Amino acid sequence: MNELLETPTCTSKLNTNKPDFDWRSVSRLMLLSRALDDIEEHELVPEKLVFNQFSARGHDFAQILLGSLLTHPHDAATGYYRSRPFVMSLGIDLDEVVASPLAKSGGYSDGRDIGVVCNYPNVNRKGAMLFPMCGGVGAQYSPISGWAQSILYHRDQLEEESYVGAIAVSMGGDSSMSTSGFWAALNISTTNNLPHLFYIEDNGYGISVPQETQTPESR
Ligand SMILES: Cc1ncc(C[n+]2csc(CCOP(=O)(O)OP(=O)(O)O)c2C)c(N)n1
Repeated sequence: MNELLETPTCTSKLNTNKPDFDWRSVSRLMLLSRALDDIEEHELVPEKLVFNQFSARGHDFAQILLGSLLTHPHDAATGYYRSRPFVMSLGIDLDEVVASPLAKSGGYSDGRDIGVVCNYPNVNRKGAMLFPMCGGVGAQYSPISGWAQSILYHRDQLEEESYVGAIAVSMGGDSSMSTSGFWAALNISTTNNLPHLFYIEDNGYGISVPQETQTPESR
């Protein structure tokens, strides 16, 4: 099954101008992600085999491109419940992807996962390290600010060349920007000029809450 999940490669890193993507593997992953969403929506949720489903449709393509750009050994990322295509682009085994939402043994938590997040054990990883995911909206931001701060410490204080060019990435929806976790991390990362990318996926809603009811200047 895992040959389907070939990690897309990109010969350039995030900070270069002309990334050279392997479009075949990007397309394969995107179609796979959409097939998983379809199966969950049309079969597993109606059969009550999956209790929560958060489609990544429309978020998938850009997430896969982002994941394939994070090739530095000290890159790290945090995701949220819609980040499965991103995690797939980091190289997670398809068995893990399928087992966790079904609460099966063999998944990251051996069946104890809440089912909506996609965790990556980081074993034999080729791309960025993924922090453990949490269902709490906004919880993903501060930990990755800490990682970004540690990159600076290794690079500038310890003068470790191997940290040059590494970045930290946090992923979240537009409504997660209303949380104190987001603002705390923004404050830490911008004040200290940390190598932290805030990757915000704006789908116009916080699940079903329209953006204009809670985000300033969005009316
Ligand atoms: C701390 C916390 N408060 C509330 C929730 C319930 N909740 C789950 S998703 C969500 C909306 C998040 O919207 P957004 O960040 O825009 O992501 P989207 O689902 O639109 O991609 C909320 C409020 C939660 N999971 N955690």
